Amino acid sequence: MNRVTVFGASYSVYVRIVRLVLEEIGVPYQLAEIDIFAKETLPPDYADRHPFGRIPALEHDGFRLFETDAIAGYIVEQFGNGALLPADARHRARMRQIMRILDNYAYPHLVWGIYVEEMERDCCGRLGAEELARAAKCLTVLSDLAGDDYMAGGRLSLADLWALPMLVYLDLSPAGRTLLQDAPKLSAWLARMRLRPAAVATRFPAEQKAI
Ligand SMILES: N[C@@H](CCC(=O)N[C@@H](CS)C(=O)NCC(=O)O)C(=O)O
Repeated sequence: MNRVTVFGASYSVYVRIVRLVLEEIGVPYQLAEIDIFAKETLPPDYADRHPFGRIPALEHDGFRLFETDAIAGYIVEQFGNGALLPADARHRARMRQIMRILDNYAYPHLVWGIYVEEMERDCCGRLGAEELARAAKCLTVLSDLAGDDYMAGGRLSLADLWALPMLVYLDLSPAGRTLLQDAPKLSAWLARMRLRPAAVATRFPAEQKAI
């Protein structure tokens, strides 16, 4: 049980998703710091853990895995006892739909298109109308699909843990915060989610600094 190691960085969206799953289920783990953008600091064998050079990677009792969806599914099956999965087929389908929307549209448009552009590439206040429109569309679609209290169904699921890190980054940038203000259902959801002990325990360094 206590031989779970997550390889990755505390600033990473996808590493945080894996950590949130572990925290919410109550699985002890250690984080082995891998700064994937500082290639010269990577352990020489990291390519064996993740041949595509990304984070996170997981090791549990000698079993190695990469790709966040596979890792999250493994943790839920091994340790979850039914947690984080909606009870019925339609809500499980909605959960997967939201997770894939987050991977394919929200991560590139909200995190890279807004947060990284504005906060790390010095585009503050100079984002293009197209980037803003793409991000706003992601928020509209997510708002329309989300349930009243949680993303999919009446209780916490993987979809909430996928969305949290992406929306936290969005909220850290001025343009992102403005976009979120126009999506009151998601802002209220984010305010509630951020109070969860798992969210507090896995805060991004940039989020910590902004408190
Ligand atoms: N498909 C991968 C995506 C993981 C991913 O994109 N991780 C980012 C950090 S959040 C990364 O490793 N980026 C390094 C790079 O792009 O070189 C997964 O689901 O695990």
